[in-house]
Amino acid sequence: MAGMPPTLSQFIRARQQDYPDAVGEFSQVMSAIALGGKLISREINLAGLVGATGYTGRTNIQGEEVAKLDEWSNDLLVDLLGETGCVCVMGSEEVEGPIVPPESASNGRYAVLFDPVDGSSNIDIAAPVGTIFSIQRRATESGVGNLDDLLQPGRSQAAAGYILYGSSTMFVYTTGQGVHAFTLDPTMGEFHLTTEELRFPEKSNVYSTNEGNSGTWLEPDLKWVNWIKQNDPDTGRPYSARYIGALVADFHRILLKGGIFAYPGNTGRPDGKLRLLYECSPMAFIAEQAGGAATNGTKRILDIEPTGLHQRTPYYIGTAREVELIGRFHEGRGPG
Ligand code: P6P
Repeated sequence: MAGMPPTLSQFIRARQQDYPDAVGEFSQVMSAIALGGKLISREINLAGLVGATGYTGRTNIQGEEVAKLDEWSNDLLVDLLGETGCVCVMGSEEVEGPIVPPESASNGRYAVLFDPVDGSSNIDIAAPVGTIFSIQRRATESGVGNLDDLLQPGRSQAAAGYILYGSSTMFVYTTGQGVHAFTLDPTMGEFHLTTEELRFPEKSNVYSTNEGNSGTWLEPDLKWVNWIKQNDPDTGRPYSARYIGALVADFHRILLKGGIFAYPGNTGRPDGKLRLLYECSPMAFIAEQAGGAATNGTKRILDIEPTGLHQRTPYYIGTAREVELIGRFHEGRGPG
């Protein structure tokens, strides 16, 4: 379109040298996710009018209440990805085990993991939510995929991204060649390139965490949060607190403005709350590609070898300097 920034599909085609695999299959998977995002965006924006707010009355594998839009969005993504014929197996926050596309379409080269609507409790208050996706090349040879295709470390991802349903709908992804952001024009139903090669700002003293849990945090996290709140203008303290309660929205703010997001473990849940494969790993890939970092306090998220589809991990992600700082607290070295 003359004068308009490239659409998502134009951008992917133009950069096909970035994708070592046959771009035909990869771009089909990305198109399916983008279409899912457009339809979820419309459903969220009309939720109050189409009876899509509220809950199903069921709880998911996580023991969390399932919002109507969780289920609707999950089924939509399963259908759209399954129909591509490019996906051999899927993993979803909403489903206990591997999801296999129809027999005829399950010989695809990719395994896709997703959290269909992350932070869905925000929908009823018209606050931001997001979809998170992780695309892995299949690990098994051929045919119907299985758990082996899903339980791969984050460093092997072919692509990762998210769709943020906020004041505008953004599509942000990486294939390991930088991070690129697109904005949805709902009048045309097209994502157009907004920023190519997104990078974290170098400095920022913003922290994002649910400090209501700090009564059961472990010592390193308590020492960290108390240190960043001390009054010392020479070291940019106290930090400012910002927390939306939806990982995609909290991360997107940090990607653009800098800072750190922390969801520590605690005495009750030493592995914390966030799930490795479809929340932490994809966002970690994006963070590293934007010059930032993501750890579990001491280890790079992308190097964690998964053992379970829904396994959780303590999570620290953001500007490299801030992730390194909290790492020093976890190594008992303090801020020095
Ligand atoms: P809390 C949403 O339920 C989610 O999985 C993430 O999107 C978000 O960062 C986190 O949990 C919020 O958890 O305990 O602060 O409500």
